[in-house]
Amino acid sequence: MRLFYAIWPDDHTREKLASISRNLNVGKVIPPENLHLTLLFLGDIQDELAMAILSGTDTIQCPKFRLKLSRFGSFKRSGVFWLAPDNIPGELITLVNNLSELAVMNNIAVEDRPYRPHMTLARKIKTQIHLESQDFAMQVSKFSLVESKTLPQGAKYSVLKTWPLT
Ligand code: 2AM
Repeated sequence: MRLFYAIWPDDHTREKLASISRNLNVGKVIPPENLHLTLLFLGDIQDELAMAILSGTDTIQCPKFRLKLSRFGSFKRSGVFWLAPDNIPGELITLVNNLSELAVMNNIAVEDRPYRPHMTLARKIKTQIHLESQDFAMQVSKFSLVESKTLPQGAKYSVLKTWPLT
């Protein structure tokens, strides 16, 4: 199964985020139920290894933090339009580093590119979009392991397990 760790917004936060993406009229807009911020992409993982990852994650203890998403931008090559934090909290980096270490201990190859936290709002944008920056603050007190399936109608994400931050 194709797995990734993410900050999975609660319904209230998701609704506020959806009010931003709903007004976008570009490319393929991400449906509200799919909005998330990836912490670490694990890729295709066998069931047995997924079990090891699930129990390994139980041992991770990281502090909660406040995340302010404020900057719109795009990855030009992939046509991804995103909302990202201007300042990356140290706690976010600590969490991602802990998850990466767990993945590496389980022989999962992780990206060696620097982590660029972003929430994808739309894909396949064709032209540049200019939006005023906007402050969107959220309290991050949990994170999730999510399964991604590619269906004909688009990506389908299922949260497998959620852990609290301390
Ligand atoms: P994206 O939104 O920038 O495309 C589920 O696919 C999540 O994992 C998405 O948030 C996606 O980021 C991220 N993702 C998908 N493939 C990836 C890869 N090969 N490396 C890193 N992140 C990936």
